[in-house]
Formats: sequence, C-alpha cells, structure tokens
Amino acid sequence: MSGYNPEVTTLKPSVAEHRVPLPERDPAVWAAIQGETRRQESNLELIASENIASLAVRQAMGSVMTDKYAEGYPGRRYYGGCEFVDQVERLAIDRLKQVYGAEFANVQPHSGAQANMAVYHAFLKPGDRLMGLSLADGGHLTHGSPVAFSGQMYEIVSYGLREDETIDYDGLRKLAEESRPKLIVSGASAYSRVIDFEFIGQVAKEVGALHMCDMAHYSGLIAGGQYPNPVPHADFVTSTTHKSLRGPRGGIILYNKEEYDKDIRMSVFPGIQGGPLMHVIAAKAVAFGEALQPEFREYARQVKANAQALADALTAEGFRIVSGGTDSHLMLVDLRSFQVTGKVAQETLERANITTNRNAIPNDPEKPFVTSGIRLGTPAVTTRGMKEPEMAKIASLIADALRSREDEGKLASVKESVVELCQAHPIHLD
Ligand code: DSN
Repeated sequence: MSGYNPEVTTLKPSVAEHRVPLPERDPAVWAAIQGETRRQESNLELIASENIASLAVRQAMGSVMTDKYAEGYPGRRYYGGCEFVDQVERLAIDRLKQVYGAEFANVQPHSGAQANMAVYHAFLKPGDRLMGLSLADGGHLTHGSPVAFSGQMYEIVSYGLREDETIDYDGLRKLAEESRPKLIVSGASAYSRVIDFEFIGQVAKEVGALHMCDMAHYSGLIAGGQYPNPVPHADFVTSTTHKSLRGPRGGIILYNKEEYDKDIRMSVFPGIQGGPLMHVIAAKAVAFGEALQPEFREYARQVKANAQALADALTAEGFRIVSGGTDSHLMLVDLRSFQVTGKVAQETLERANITTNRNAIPNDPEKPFVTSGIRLGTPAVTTRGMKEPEMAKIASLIADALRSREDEGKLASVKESVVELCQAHPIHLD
C-alpha cells in the first residue's frame, strides 16, 4: 500500500487503481476492520481459543502469496511459478517439525477441522468406529458430535469424565476394549487439566486402534514446554495454529511414521482440499519461527501462570472452577453460585468490554445455547503483557460485572476500569 501517489504515478490508470489503498478503495470494509482493531485494543480478550497474532504474522497473511495456486507439495506442484511458495512451505514444515520434534509435518490444512477430517479420511471408512471425548464433557465437534461430519460419517463411541470432572481413564480403557474403535481421539476444547496422552496411546495400542491427538488448544503451551507433548504417543497429532500457538488461522498435521506419509499427503490434497492457502502457510512459517524463540517459552510459562492466578482469584470471589483449577491456559467457570446462566454472563461481560464464551459445564442442567458456565483463557491477555496482578484485577472485574448486571451505572464503571487496564497494556494493531 505504501508508495501510492495518484499525482505522480506513471502507472496506467487501471493498474494505478489496483494500488488504491483499502481505506479509499473500500471504506465500508475498512471501517469494519478499524472497528475490530479498536475492539481488540479496548477489550479484555478472554476467549480461550483466541490470541493476538504478531505484526509479522499479519504481514505474511496479507502478502502476495495469496495470489498463487500451488496444488501439490514443494518440488512437486501442478502449477508453474512455485519457486517462492516452495521456499515458504519448506520453511514452515522444517520449523514445525523442530517445534514439536516430529518427523513429518503437513502445513496445508485450512483449519483444525480439516486437519482432523484429513486424518479420518485417510484411515477410516464411513461407518468405522471412532472414539473421542464427548462434546458435553469438553470434546470438540470433530471428535464425534452427531451434528458434525465426524458423528455423521462414523460410528461414535464417547468417553467422558469422572465425578471429579477429570477424564475417566478407566472408563476410556473399558470402552475401548468393549467397542474396539478404529481410531481414538485425545484432546479437547474445554478441558483444563493435563491429558495423559501416553496412557491413551497405550490403550490404543492394546486394542489395535490408531491414536490421533488434537492438541489445538494446548499447542502453544506444548511448543513452550508447559504441557506434555503428544507427538511421541500418537500416530497423528493435529492442531489449529491460531490459538495458544499465536499464528494465523489454520491447521497442521504431525506424525512420525513414514508409512503414514503418502496417505496423509493424498488425503489433504487432493483428498479433501484443493489449492493450499500460501499466504497462510507463509504466516504459519513466521509463527513457527516465533515459537522457536526463547521468548515463546517465557510466554507459554506466563500463560499458564496467569490461568492459575485467574482461577485462584475467581475462586476467592466465590466462583467454582470445574475440576477445582487448571493445568493449562483455560478454565471452565461454574456460574451457578452467582445465579446467572452462561448466556447472560457472556452478554453482561460483553457490555463491560470483557469478551468470553458461554460453555456447558459437566452435567449442565441448562440447554447448550444457554449453559451454566463460561470458558476463560489467558493466551491473549498474556500477549499484551498482563501478569498475575492483572489476573486478580480481572477476576474482581468479572465478579463486579456479574453482581451488578442489572445496574447500568455500575457496569459502566466496570467497563471504564477494563478500558483503563487495556490502555495500561496497549497492543498497537495498526
Ligand atoms: N471453536 C474452537 C474453540 O473455541 O475452542 C475449537 O475449534
């Protein structure tokens, strides 16, 4: 965009028009982007699956790599002109393998859901048995929910939680022995504790199943050495790249055995996808490079320390944290002691510039659209430099907002404090 000057340009008018910067070219879209920029700057982002990507990641995303078709893989494309996209995809693959200590990596899945679909498509036939953590207990739509392709194409058996709200590993083993699934999924979307990937991998071996770990939520913590690495214990590890890992929106697949390589590659392309998003792959390469820096280890450590501080402070405010705490970046908050549903809490907090998402808690008496909980996570607030003292402040602002949900004046004063906190930890996104 820089360098545009309509007065002095020697470009042909149609080409010059192609270089008109977005604010002038499309003010409506620009206004929405500016709105989102200001929203991110002045809101406390506590959605556990969100983060704030670096300027370098966003610059790669907004680059000319978006123009290029590159069906195939580096060195073996179906299009000409792939020299530089090959470079960037090789960088992404090499860095990703280094981050997680994996032998093979595929960086082309457009999303986490497509990474999971690619593994299923490669190794399961429709009707084969798939076992995962139930959605109600913290699993993901792609782990076997009846409303998603996973639950519609495969026969699903789901494991769940014990009374203490941690994974029922004995139940998982029993279910696997009885139902003999073809593939067992580990990983979750709303589970705050350490998952025993080694145990689940062992059970999978015992029953002759494949083990796929969907580490999407924990991938940044794993990259930073703050959560167990599933790579040695799973046949396949999938992830998104935009959650705690802080890259662009996208997916990845890792595996160690050469015998899986052809099937995974063929399943991603041409199996379920066409041309890879090369601008996203460039941004993934940047993010994986960032994850290899020593600062990222410190970031991951602080994300986890902040989550523990937030959970402790919320407990002191009178909330119940599902399972009693967290070993990761996220927590589920049971709101029933505040006599408020997840839906009302999410809406109330949004009025105070605190962004969260409602989430079912185990054995939730409310419908999924209402819920009795909210899920909170610390990746984004940690990116903007907040630490334990700010977590205590955030817990007290959340409690104040929910206690004063009928009082517009008090909510406005909570919002003022939130904006002040954000201004004290600025994140310049322009
Ligand atoms: N939608 C994501 C989350 O919020 O956890 C999972 O893909």
